[in-house]
Amino acid sequence: MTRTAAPWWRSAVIYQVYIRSFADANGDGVGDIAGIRSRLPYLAELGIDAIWINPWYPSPMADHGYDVADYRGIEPVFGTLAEAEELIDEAHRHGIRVIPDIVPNHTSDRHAWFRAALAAGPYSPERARYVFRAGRGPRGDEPPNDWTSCFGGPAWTRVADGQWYLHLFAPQQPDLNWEHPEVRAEFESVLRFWFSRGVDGFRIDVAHGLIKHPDLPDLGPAPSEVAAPERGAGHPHWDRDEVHDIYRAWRRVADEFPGDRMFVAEAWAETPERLAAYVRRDGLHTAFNFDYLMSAWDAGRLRHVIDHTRATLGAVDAPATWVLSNHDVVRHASRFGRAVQKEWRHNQTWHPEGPVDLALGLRRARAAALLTLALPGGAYIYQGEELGLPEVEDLPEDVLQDPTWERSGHTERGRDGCRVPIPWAGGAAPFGFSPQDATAAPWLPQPESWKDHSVAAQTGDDASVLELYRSALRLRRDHPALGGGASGDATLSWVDAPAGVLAFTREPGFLCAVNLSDEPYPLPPHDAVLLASGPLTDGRLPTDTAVWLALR
Ligand code: TEU
Repeated sequence: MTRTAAPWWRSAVIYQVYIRSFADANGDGVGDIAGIRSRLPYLAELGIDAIWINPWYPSPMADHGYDVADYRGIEPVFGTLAEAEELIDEAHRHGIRVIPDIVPNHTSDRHAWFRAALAAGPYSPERARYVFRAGRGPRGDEPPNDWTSCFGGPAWTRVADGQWYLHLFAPQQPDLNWEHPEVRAEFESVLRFWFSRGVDGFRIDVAHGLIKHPDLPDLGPAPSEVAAPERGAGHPHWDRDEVHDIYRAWRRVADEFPGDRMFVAEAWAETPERLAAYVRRDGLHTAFNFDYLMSAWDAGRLRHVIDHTRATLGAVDAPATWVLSNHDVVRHASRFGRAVQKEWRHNQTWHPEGPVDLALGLRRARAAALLTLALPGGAYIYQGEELGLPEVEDLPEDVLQDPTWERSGHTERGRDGCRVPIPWAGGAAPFGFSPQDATAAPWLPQPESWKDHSVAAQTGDDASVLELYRSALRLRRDHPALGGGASGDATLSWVDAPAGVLAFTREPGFLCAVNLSDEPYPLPPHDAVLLASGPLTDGRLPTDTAVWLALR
């Protein structure tokens, strides 16, 4: 599969399948495993190396699968365990690796362990697997500390007997106690369960959240700034140093299995240096590069992120990953379509400023794709970005399902706008997402304009985003300078260019240039234009356009 001896995950292009919204084979309006299987030929032709599938386990769906009731099963809405096993084998026959999502920070409140904990009562061994505490105040009716849920409101919920339990996300997602040996043993067993069924790796949800300060101290105002000499160190529940012990053990589990199994951490760290700690030699393999995802469409900022990422990960010999979008953030075709380009911060809700210019966003998204796929390391594609899908910013309030909407008291709309089902073909909803004789409409309504975004509408149209991605992925596979590079050493050299232009070469004979300035950029001498994200004018690269060149 790879040209060099370097393991596949160092340069893989991994396509994120948000299973609920990818393809619905049984017509109930929700995507499923059979739907993914039916679209494997599409994925193989697109030219990706692996798929990451969002949680497919039995779940009451308080957070669309991130509330897991049984880590060894498949949610009936999505299919069966047998179908999952067939999907893994069939994907492998197409040359596609399979990476499920694992959710170790919390279970569902319907998980057998949490039910047992509620039934057993205060201070029982069953409660010790979670984080139960007495409340504060004379009657114990105030939460044990001031931590807040990522979805809004307090991070604690009180149960009938008066104790409180911790949930950094929704109340239906109680946090596990990772100091408990049974919790550690259980997850190692779950990893083995799926590794022995052939999965090639795992995406680890909230990888930075598992360990909590034993005293559960109040956050107070701006805790990390006050308490920690090093940015990000010392937070009571994020990115604590002890979390790496867990991943050293997980690495040993992965290494028990043949082939190159891998982990990718969804870890939010304050600094690139702290992120690099997750991917040291005896730890996890890769981590999502959220600094890249959060970067504004700004040459200086992007270059800084690229350099800093490569320097910090290079120091621990880990490959970079380049991510533009996922199921938690506003689609980048809409982010980049705003006149004011702002830097994001994690857990800061993105409030769009000003009207969106979708043509501008799409032009930049196309250029961003060529930048992303030319950088050394691995890349992620979130389903639909290869179709140039924008965020659906005008979903009616009565269809919103993200827990954020309720938990914020209807002030934050949440993440549904990037989760609208994929348009495959046809002139009207469900655009081939569900079969003709479907019994239900797609779980979120698709905009009428998506007829022009469908796979069928774009296929064969050389000007389409889909054909741009197909060409880029084909070149990336064939060109010795791309991906991990011919020697696997993943080098990149910046080329002198005017302010606002990012230009770099990779050996042998490849140059990528992206113009984020207001002036056209005269292309440097080259043998041939391999690919461009938009039309070139008189040998010059227009604003918000990227090009791949073959050099002598
Ligand atoms: O997200 C974890 C996370 O760190 C948050 O940034 C999250 O994106 C944000 O709070 C959303 O408002 C992961 C999953 O990607 C997300 O879909 C889940 O909801 C969450 O964990 C809980 O499992």
